[in-house]
Amino acid sequence: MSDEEIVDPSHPRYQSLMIRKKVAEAGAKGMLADSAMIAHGRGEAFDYMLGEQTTDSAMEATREVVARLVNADRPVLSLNGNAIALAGEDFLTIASQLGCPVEINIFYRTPERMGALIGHLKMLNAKLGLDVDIMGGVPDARIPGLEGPRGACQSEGIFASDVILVPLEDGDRCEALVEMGKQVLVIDLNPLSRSSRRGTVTIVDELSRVTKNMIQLIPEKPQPTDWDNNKSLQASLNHISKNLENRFE
Ligand code: PTJ
Repeated sequence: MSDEEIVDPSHPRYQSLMIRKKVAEAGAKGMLADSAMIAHGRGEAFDYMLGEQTTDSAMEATREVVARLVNADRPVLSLNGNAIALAGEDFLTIASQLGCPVEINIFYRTPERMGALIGHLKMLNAKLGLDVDIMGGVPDARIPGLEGPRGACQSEGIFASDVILVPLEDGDRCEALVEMGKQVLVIDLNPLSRSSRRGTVTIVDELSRVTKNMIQLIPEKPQPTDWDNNKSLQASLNHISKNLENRFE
């Protein structure tokens, strides 16, 4: 019996359950870190408080992220396990629109996971009829300041990029990329995370909603503004507190 048959589409949490299913299936294929579902659950909790919608400030941040990617000299999309599980097809579409590579850059790096993730993206590339450059399999450079496998990257990809999109990035690596002088564009439902606070532009929104919005915005070729990231993060927090006000009156 399929999950669609077990969970009726009219169930109020249907979307959320189907997204969890994607994470669970990717986990079963060996693509994800053991803690992937926990990370996803933390995101869900924030999404619940945001009202499971793209707020006005998130849409403004998405437009700013698109503007910076469209105007970049060497843009790169850095993808981890969760990002590929939830929106692999959309990220390949975005990379193709921008004419840039994607680079798999995972926190818990093992050869088995890298193989599963590269294989999955190659399959999606073929399915979509795209020829996006998939980097990360043969790291030949290091992000300064990061020890171990999580600092591994590719010289022609992340290392040389000027603008980098990092969905669900860990705080250390976000800081290290900022220290390298890059514009670091973060997607994270938690406006209080270190990545959210250290990023150049942060989109506080659910990853798969963001990618859909990006695909729509790229053809408009928006221009970068004088972005105030703290103001945008504060707007997200204000939205959460307003959304939670007077719930039980
Ligand atoms: O694939 P790997 O090895 O790189 O590992 C990936 C995870 C996500 C397991 C790893 O990076 C990790 O442990 O992440 P954290 O530190 O738990 O951070 C995940 C952040 O992403 C949290 O702040 C969540 O709120 C946020 N998040 C989770 N799911 C989503 C999300 N943000 C946007 N959209 C989501 N679907």
